[in-house]
Amino acid sequence: MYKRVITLLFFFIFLSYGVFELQASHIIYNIQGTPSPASPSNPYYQTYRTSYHFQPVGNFMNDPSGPMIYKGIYHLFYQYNPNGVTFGIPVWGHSTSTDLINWTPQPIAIQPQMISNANGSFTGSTTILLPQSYTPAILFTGITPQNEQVQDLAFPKNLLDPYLKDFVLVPQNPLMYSTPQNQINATSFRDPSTAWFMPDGKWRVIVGSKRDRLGLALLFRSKDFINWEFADHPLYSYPNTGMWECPDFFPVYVNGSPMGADTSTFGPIVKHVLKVSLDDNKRDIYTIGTYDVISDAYTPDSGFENVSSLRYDYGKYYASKTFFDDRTKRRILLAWINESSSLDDDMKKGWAGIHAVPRTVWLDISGKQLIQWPIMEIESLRQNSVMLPTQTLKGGSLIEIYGVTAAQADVQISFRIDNYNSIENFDRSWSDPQLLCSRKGASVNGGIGPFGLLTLASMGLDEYTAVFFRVFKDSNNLVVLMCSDQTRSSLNPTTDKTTYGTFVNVDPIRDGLFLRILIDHSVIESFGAKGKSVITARVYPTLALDDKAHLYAFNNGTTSVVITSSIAWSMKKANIA
Ligand code: DQQ
Repeated sequence: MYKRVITLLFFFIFLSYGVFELQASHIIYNIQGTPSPASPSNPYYQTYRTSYHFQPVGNFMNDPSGPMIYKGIYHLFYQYNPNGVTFGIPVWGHSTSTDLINWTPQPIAIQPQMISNANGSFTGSTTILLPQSYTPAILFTGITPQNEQVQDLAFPKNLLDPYLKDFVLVPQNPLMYSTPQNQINATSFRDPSTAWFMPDGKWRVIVGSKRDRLGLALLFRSKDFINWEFADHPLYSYPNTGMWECPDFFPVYVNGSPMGADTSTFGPIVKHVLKVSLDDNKRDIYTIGTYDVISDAYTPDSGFENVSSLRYDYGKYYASKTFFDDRTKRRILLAWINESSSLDDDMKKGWAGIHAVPRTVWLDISGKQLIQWPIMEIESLRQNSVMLPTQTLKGGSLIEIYGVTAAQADVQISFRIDNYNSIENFDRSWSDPQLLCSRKGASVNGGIGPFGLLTLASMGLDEYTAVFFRVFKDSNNLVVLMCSDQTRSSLNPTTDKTTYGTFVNVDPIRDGLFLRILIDHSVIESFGAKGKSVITARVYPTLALDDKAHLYAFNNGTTSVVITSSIAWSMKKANIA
């Protein structure tokens, strides 16, 4: 018997932590080379290590850089400080894979090699130079001895080696840099995108920048990938958004198909997505619009001009980058998930920073947002599924889902709401869903919801992370709120327990409310409404560790909801050394 129902009259007692303050969600300590005990024999090393999220063996990792597939092998590069658990002088770590899940480490790909990257090799992207040649070209930001940001180019040394173990920087570096004529801000000029090829025979690339508070995607053109001319206008810019990091620009098919398009695809069959990572608030935001080949400019669709509305992920998820997988015809999204632990704890662990499970990304049929879904290869780690039969989850009740390794799991659950009589009215002043989730956390009883899952829960519920929905009524419309509430995630007082939230564009009457959660020891990636809204959180339970972790479905609303289907898998450990 894997299922037991516990109805708790005073459910609110264990969910009874009230409103709390939002905290800064990203902390980067700019201390170079903080020494760290990055050794698996260190007793703290293993506690929060993930089992199927990419992370190097130790020390500090941040942005995915230059992902690609070459000769059937996936390549992941990452910003890496091999000497400590904080940001240092980044080099490009490198791992390869045949399935984007199991990874083999390769030698460091790019490290200080010439003046133009003497002080570090920041983020960049790979372009396969087709149609000209099947050669991967890496454009990245080099840091000069004067700490100026310039754009450099590297090529693999041996194109016959599918593992690309060696790279060489071209002697012409730097290829793009600040001059008195172009007036580029030399300390805010970084992270070249994948380039795209245009009918005029020239490549285009964008580089993140800012002028005062104006966020900029600077545009460059080149015939030969070596000589780059600075366009007289940015691809796009937006006032008062500060520095744009890691810009990504790619086409998506308009027909709602999950198929991805090569970066150089144009015409009415596609819309274009411009993603930028906002240094100000560490959010990855995107807009959907049209790329005009003649004017060489991007215009967001009406309503998407303001680069602050749509996010890939409403939790901790930054410096993301996509690439086109021409083998499976998918566009794949990768990102850095920073720690939420203190510097002291990171030093104890000897590592900091993981990557999200790769996601396939495509345009929703509505054209109004992207859909994201964990790549299907992750399903190869599933084992020992357990299912809950269709059943009613009464207000104030809790069901344990037994038989799954709750600290390392993939869980799916669907809810149906049959009774809307007690629905609460939506107050239009509630414009910030994150704030609303922090005011109406898992402990706050509502009309419909909160209901969802308690993940990484300890036996007595001293610790858990609640991921849930609430439904409100706004005139004749239903408003669905999705929250990830970390308030009770750990008894360790020093971890960041910010609650995250977003509104979900879904009709619960027609579609029900679907939730999928990837749980992996210290990370919880939650996909609402089949990938319409995603929230990722880092958590560090002190009790709900390994086989002491439990998983529950809960309903802390007044109204009963129906669990229409639920399946949970224990996850095997991926090979990531
Ligand atoms: N991280 C890189 C920069 C980028 C930032 C340095 C984003 O290139 O702007 O490691 O996290």
